[in-house]
Amino acid sequence: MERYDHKAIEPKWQKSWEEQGLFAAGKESSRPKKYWLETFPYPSGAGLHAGHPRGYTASDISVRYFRMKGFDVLYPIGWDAFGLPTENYAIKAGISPQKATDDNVANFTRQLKSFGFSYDWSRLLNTSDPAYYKWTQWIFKILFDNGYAYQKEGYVNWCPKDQTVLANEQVVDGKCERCGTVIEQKKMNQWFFKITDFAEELLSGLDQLDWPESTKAGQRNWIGKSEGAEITFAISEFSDRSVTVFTTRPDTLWGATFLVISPETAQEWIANGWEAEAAVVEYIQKSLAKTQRSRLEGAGEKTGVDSGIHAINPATTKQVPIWVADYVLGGYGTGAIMAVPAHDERDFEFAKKFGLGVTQVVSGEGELPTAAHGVLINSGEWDGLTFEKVMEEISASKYSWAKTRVQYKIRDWSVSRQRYWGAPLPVIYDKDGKPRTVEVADLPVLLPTDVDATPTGEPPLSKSVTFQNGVEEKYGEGSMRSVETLDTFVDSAWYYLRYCDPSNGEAFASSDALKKWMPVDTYIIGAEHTNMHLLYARYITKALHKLGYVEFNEPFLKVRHQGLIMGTDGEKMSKSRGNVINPDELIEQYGADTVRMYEMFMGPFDQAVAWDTNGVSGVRKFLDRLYGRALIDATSAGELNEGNLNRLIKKVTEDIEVMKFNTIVSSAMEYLNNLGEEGSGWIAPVIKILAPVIPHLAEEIWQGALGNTKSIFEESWPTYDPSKIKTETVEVAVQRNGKLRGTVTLASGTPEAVAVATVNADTKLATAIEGHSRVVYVTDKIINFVG
Ligand code: ANZ
Repeated sequence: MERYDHKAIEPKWQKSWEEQGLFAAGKESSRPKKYWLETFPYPSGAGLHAGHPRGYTASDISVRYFRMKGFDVLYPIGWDAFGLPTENYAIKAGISPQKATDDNVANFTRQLKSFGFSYDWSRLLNTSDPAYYKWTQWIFKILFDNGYAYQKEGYVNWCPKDQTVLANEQVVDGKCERCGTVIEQKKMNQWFFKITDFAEELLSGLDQLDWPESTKAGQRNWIGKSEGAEITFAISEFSDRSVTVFTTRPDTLWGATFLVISPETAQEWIANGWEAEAAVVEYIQKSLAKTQRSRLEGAGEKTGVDSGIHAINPATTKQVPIWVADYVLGGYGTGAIMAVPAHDERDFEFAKKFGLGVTQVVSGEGELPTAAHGVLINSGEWDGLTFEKVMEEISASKYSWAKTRVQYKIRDWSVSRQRYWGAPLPVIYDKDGKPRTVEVADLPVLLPTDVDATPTGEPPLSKSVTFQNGVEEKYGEGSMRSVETLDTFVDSAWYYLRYCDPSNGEAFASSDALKKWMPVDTYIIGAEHTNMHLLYARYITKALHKLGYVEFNEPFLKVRHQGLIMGTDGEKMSKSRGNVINPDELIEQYGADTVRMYEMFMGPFDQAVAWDTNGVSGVRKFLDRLYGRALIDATSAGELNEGNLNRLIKKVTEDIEVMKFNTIVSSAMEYLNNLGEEGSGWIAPVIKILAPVIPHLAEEIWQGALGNTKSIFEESWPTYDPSKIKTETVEVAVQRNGKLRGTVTLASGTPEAVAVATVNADTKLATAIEGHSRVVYVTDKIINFVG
């Protein structure tokens, strides 16, 4: 069998497509648009490994298909180039982050091109390019100028290794998402975007999106909406003070046997003149060093300290102790709770440990604590009421000390960083430290290059001697630029907008371009981006929408996640695990088409699959067979099996639409295996429907063996004729204890239960098999009733 020479044909067709500008978007405005997005890569020093191209290949197959179906497809690529890993790598290697980025980008470009992905390279963008980050800074500016960005002193997550602040979303299990170092809490002046203002819209907007349910649930959970009430308790020891708690269970008020305030609240009270005991002060200091999320998740045993002061339960008018404990968070609700140990797990644990009272107030059998709703007991005049009734009374303002309240878990998005390789904040402080944004005419604020990025705890930009030049002249004496940079999640929160109009110097994108392409129709992205990028991008879109810059208010209509590719050891493929397969070597040995087809053949697109290099060579053998067969059949005559061909076209078309790529490959293999002496008729349609998967080989056969002069990707997708797709039927022998009693006609592949039912529907046969005890069924051949 003749082997095709992938090293000759793959670069040849890549060059031909590029020279013709075949994949440029927006050439034919009469066609319906499709905007297909995949996460733009972070050009790391390690390059791509064989796990990365799975999502890219799936995208490329889809967009090549949609182009052949008549869509004008926008399928862009760019570099998420700013960021800490590059900066850290550059410091270690003794080169500038710019140089490291340029090298990495060159390597990634070569790798992606070697796969033959059909990007519109003319729209290439790079977040570290001043022409791009000018608009990142502009977005910051309009958010600040409109009150959506602000500076606040507060506790932030600090990574002592990377010497920078991290967003809540970047802290996983109390550790730095990037380097795994345990996070500290540090009090700093930091910049935030008011994502909390959009909590309700971020939540309700999810309902209309075609996203995986688990991803929507992840965002809902992160936003964390709770409906309940605020209840105010007087303080016995201070007649002029009170404490307000937030509760989702105001119905349990009669069971509130103590109150707990957060260490943050306690600290505030101290600042306002409360003379707390030494043990309380010591406890506060210890707890403030822990991260908020790890406290909320309640890791470890409960700790706390008696404050020595008391509150008066407004319903019972009884006095209850106030404790300070770090399972209550300063930044959530009111930073104070009423503890109902009988109906709350955490309060129960705490009460048990410190010997505090437990009063059941919701009826029900079984062990305490129980969070179940029910009829109230031991609750004075509330006896017999329910949660709904109490909420109704509170919203009708029946009690002066209670009102309804909605609360969200999501916190504002921290966006300022103290490292080098990012977009400088476009902020100027006046002589009194009051911030303002730089004028649009002065954008971009260029990242200075006279800086040593080595972390010292001071932002590297503070060491530049040129960075502050001209600032005082323009913005007044004593004015200074901010020396912080924006988190790279700000860069990536809007890049899909820039692709619509990537070289626009007057706006982040023209409204015409946005109208033409947005929203993104399909976004292929890893599931790990649920609570970070996917949430931030939705927020930026909603903020721009509210400010009148874009018409849509959701950026991504459909999201799909690719499954992970595991190494041959069954672990996630990653450089740190040492189990990566290098795609360069695979492409060198087998060619890009083989790797692409193998990555799709491995298993269902959204599921994890393990690498198997034998599978790669198996796919290559199939492609050689396909090529050889096409060469031979191209000049021969024969009778085409139209049933098989139409069935294949139908199957592949349906499977591409729902991203079932693995079965496309297996159906094509099966088709070739069953191919008789059918002449040349099968080649053109079969090659067309395989072209998205194996674009180079398909083009070679199309233009080479079949002698066409235009690209196969300018062809239309083949249609099938349903009348040609007859279900094949088979005669199946019906036996009783091995003796033939008749036959039934069944569709090929009929399952056993249907076969038995068909036999039973025939009165004569039904009698013949009466009283059998078991069935032996050989699909398409025999059904034997035994006993
Ligand atoms: C009394 C109560 C009784 C509660 C009961 C629950 C069950 P979500 O919003 O769903 O997380 N809470 C309020 N503020 C808190 C804070 N700053 N730190 C830690 N916990 C806090 O749950 C809200 C519930 O979490 C509130 O309702 C409060 O406990 C607690 F049978 O109040 B509950």
